[in-house]
Amino acid sequence: MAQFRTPRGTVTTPMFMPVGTQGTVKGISPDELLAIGSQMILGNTYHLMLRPGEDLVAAHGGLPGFTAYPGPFLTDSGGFQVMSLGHMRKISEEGVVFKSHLDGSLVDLTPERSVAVQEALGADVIMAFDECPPFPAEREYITRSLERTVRWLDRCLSAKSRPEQALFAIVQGGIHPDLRQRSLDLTLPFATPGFAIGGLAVGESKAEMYPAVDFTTARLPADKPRYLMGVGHPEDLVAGIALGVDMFDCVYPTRTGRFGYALTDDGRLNMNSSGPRRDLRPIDEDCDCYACRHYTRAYLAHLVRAEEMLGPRMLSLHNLRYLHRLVERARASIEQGTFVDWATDWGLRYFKGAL
Ligand code: PRF
Ligand code: ZN
Repeated sequence: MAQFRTPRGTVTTPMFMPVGTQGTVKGISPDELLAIGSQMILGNTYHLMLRPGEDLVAAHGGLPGFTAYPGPFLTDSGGFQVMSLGHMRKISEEGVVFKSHLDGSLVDLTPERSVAVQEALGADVIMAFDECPPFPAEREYITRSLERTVRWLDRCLSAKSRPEQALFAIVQGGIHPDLRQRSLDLTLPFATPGFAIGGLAVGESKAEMYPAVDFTTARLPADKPRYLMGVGHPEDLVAGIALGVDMFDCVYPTRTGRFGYALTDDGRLNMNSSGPRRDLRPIDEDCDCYACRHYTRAYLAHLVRAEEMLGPRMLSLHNLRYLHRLVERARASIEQGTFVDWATDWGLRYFKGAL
């Protein structure tokens, strides 16, 4: 899968999606996102339904009008956020009941409600409402949960009313090949326009995650986007692309930027108190982001130490550009037939620097 079309433009894969949980990629404006090569932004049902409410977003014509980002959006369905934020109260065949982190009220989220919210938010790609079991979980639990996820997928598709929005199914099954296979057997017949790999990067080791990714991508149709949810770190993007993944999303570049770290080919640069004080080089000589074109490491480290907001903003911008450039370089090497050499060289340098 090299490209796919959405109502708001064609996107080229492999692709990394910045996370805009609250209808904003923290600290970064739409113009900046376009300038660094972002192609699609991720939004969250869970957060936006609670605040400001999907009706207000719909009154702006959906996320593009609300946020002023004119390109494609993808929204996640909400179940994973309920679980990962620890607000789940009850999960049943009907859906989940959770306690709002804003006012403590009990809120119902069902496949039908998730689709209705995602239709109001108006993303180009919407995600099926699924259950992502915690890690570790009993095999029996993972099995029951993946089967319920398929029944929820069926309900999502029945509830869906906007043909211009693409709904992606999510394959679960933890790190167990036979359970991944069961999820695939039940999910593939729905023939959705794309498929996501859920249930990974939830606490298992990379040695457990990569084989599960490999097993799943190998059995998903190669002519539709394959989306590895909530991943990841630079090495996960390179490994994921090697294993056939087309789409990624993760809070990592912006979160680690807010914590004062800059991503480079030599690993992660610490710009906090132990960081560079007199280093007059940019973060990365090869990076074309605003921060690298204008500022020295010493200046950016000064901003971080002085707790000036430009510091975390510029590190977030650079880190997002770093991941976009990483997938762009991977793509160019695939086109030239040199991916394995490129990935090996990249890994040798990155892991040496990370020590
Ligand atoms: N399901 C959904 N969203 C997700 C995940 C999932 O399994 C993950 C797992 N890493 C991240 N985001 N709906
Ligand atoms: Zn940069």
